Amino acid sequence: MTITTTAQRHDWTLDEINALFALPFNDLLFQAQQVHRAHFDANAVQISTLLSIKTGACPEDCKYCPQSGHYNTQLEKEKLLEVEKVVEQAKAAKEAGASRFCMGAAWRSPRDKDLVLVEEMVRQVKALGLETCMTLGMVDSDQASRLATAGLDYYNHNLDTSPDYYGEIITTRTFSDRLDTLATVRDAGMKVCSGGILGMGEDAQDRSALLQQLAKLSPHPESVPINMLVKVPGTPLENVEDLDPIEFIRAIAVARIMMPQSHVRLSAGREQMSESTQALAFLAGANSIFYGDTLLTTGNPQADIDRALFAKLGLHPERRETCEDDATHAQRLAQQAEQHARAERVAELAVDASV
Ligand code: SAM
Ligand code: DTB
Ligand code: SF4
Repeated sequence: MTITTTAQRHDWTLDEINALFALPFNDLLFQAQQVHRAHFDANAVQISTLLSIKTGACPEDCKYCPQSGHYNTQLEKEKLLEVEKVVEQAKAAKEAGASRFCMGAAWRSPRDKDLVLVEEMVRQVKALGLETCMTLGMVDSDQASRLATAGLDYYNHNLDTSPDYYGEIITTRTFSDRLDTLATVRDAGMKVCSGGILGMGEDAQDRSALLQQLAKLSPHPESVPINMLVKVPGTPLENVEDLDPIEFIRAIAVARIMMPQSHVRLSAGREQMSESTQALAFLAGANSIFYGDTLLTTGNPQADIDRALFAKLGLHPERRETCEDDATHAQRLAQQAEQHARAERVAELAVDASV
């Protein structure tokens, strides 16, 4: 099977996806490269930096996660960081070459009093000229619209695994809760970052089904993080069997073919990966990474090691993506302010009429 179309498709069947996975490795990578080159500079890699803005003691029971309060991972918990500290880290990330700053909180969903501070973080990080991304758990439409209004470009919320395997990994919220949050984020006008984790003991069908679910999202998520499980002592998955790196690369290539216009991020797990596996991931169409010494709570390759890898492979950081430009953002804010003022006038008139 040769896939030459580069348009977005949302109706991939499992048979089609399995057939891609079953291609000879060289054929699969060749197809992925063709699709990749039709949409992107094949040597440009988008650079994001992560910061945990609230760490540990999470009420959810995600079996992979060192931050879940259900497991003892010896993690030092931290409450919501001060805005200034976040901005300081964002400045450092920008100076180091990141184009996007991703802030993650170990919450099931944000509380309203936290959201006020989070909105301020978004405003100030965006003012530095960085793209902003947050991952705060489930959000409702009011929260999503507040984040969008503050200037949040991307919301990250992963599907994590297939609908069938999901219940083996998380019991405190459902797969369909996750789809609801993604729809809410999209409706609020933000870009979507959604992917999953491989190497959690799932089988090949689960990997196909995860990619099928991601590609069903319409439009496709602009960012698709593919994480290799980081096995953290104390989590229920600490001793799960390793996934063969070649299977991981196949999944990246299939994701690239199925979601041709998305940035596919070679996400967690790079510290444990050989240089050659990472090089294959870029060849398979990965074009985004997390850059900086830590992910949220676990390690990531040191920045100088990544710089050396980029030099060796002739890769360069992608310049800031064309996302909603500042003029469009200002226009959206003005429209929202006008709507708000109109609603207030209507409310005042209603009060006047009733006296
Ligand atoms: N609490 C929020 C949520 O779950 O949506 C945001 C933070 S959560 C840590 C973000 C994502 O990190 C998870 O959905 C999962 O895909 C990824 N992740 C967490 N622990 C991981 C691990 N040990 N290895 C790989 N990815 C991991
Ligand atoms: C994503 O898909 N991976 C990132 C980000 N989105 C938020 C998180 C990886 C976390 C790895 C484990 C840790 O550092 O705590
Ligand atoms: Fe909490 Fe997110 Fe970790 Fe799940 S992945 S335990 S929701 S921080």
